[in-house]
Amino acid sequence: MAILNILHYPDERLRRRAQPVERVDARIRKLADDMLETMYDAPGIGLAAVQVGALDRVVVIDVSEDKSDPLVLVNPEILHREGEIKMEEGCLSVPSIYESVTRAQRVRVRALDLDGAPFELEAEDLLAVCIQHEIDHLDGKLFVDYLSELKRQRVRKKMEKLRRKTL
Ligand code: GNR
Ligand code: NI
Repeated sequence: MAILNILHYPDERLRRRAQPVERVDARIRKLADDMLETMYDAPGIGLAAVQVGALDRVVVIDVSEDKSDPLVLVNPEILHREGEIKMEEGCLSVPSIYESVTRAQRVRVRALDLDGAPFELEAEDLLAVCIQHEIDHLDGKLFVDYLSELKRQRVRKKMEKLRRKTL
């Protein structure tokens, strides 16, 4: 296992689109393993491969209180969305920024597991929000893209300031 480097906004590599996994092999299992370790270490409730510079459609999630319920989704697809929920989101790639985003309250998702077997999952509230947030990452999209131009400008300024401090 290894802790991977997480890319930070506005790194252009966060805008790349991940490609479907053709075969769930040892490389993908190692990537998922390393991503879980990186997510728990951060700590965060989700992580998408694009955030660690890998262009495979892989996400890991654990929304449990005690970090005991790891979920790996390979090639996740939303089959159905329902309702609306507004939630304050954060992102490991946009540290120290928390803003409200409106998303579907309930989703039905299809994905492959680490054996390459397809499965479906019904999710609501925080898990549904997290799944949508992670799938966005696989498409090069960040939660700040949903904010007004004014708010995004504020986020950019804050990130630039943070970067100057840590350089
Ligand atoms: O750790 C995370 N918390 C979170 C909170 C509300 C909505 C989404 C998230 S995902 C985030 C981890 C992350 O950046 N995943 O890509
Ligand atoms: Ni994120």
